[in-house]
Amino acid sequence: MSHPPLTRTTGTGQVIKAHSGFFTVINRDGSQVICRAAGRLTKLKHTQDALAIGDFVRYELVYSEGYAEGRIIEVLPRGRVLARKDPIIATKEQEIQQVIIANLDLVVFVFACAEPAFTPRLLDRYLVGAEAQQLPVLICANKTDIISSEEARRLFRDYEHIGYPVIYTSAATGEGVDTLQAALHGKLSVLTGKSGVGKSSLLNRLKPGLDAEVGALSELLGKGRHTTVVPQLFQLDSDSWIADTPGLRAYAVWDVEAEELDAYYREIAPLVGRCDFSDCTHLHEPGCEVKRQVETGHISAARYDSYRRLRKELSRQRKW
Ligand SMILES: Nc1nc2c(ncn2[C@@H]2O[C@H](COP(=O)(O)OP(=O)(O)O)[C@@H](O)[C@H]2O)c(=O)[nH]1
Ligand SMILES: [Mg+2]
Ligand SMILES: [Zn+2]
Repeated sequence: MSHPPLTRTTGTGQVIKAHSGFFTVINRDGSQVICRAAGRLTKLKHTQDALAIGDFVRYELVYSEGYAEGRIIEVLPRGRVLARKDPIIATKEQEIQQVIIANLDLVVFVFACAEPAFTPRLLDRYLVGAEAQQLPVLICANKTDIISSEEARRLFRDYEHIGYPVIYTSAATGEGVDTLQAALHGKLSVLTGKSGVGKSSLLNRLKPGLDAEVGALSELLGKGRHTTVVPQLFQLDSDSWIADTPGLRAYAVWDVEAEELDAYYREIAPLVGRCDFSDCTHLHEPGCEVKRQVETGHISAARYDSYRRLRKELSRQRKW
């Protein structure tokens, strides 16, 4: 067989967008290449999706007759991923992990201090999901301009106390936006939270026009469970990216089993070894160290209450 002479070059970049078989890859210098992927890279390998947004890839460009075609030939090793078990193709024998975003550095949970009112139980759910996926978390307490700063700090005190970083912002006055910007710098982050808390306004403060670009930032309490997830990365600055993940709400509590819930409450996890029963649920057993520490005030009663509710809910929930 004879082919016309081809010129090939290779490059390395990050996948920022996937669209019906094509992937947009951005190079270090900011230029973009549209690539197809080598067939083997789009097939499901054992337990993980082969190619996802956020992946660093090696691609080749094949030039023929003045036309360049990009082809992803290798996926570089991943860092953290935001993933879920695929509910459609998972079987009892094998769980397929659907990677939604690869190399995710930070999940930012945005809440308003008021209007809408702060809902700690929702934050607890988000945190459980993030802990289960071992994702670093940042809590953003927005709309600080409508309550006193003492009140704002009181709302989030439990979370600061157990070691979660909280940044207090106002998209209205600009307070704390520099701090938020610094926290996002050099990272691939996902910003999430329910509608009306100020995500779009914050994005606009971070980079004018970004809210319009991003449009449908994920709303964890959004609509359908099976909305198609087509995430995309948006550039905040030369070194920082924000992922837009419509449909993220399906992962509000990501594949967590009732029995493992205590591991995802930061302040509870270190105590479970001191309960009398090794399979203590921390709900009703005698000799429960967790309950003891709630009684002495070392563990927040509100957090424990949320643990109980979620634990009961998870035990009722059907497994995949
Ligand atoms: N007072 C006050 N209002 C805010 C703040 N951030 C957002 N808003 C308002 O809250 C509403 C919802 O904001 P938006 O950014 O659309 O929230 P999103 O649904 O999370 O994207 C809008 O009317 C904003 O003007 C803030 O920090 N302070
Ligand atoms: Mg919005
Ligand atoms: Zn216990």
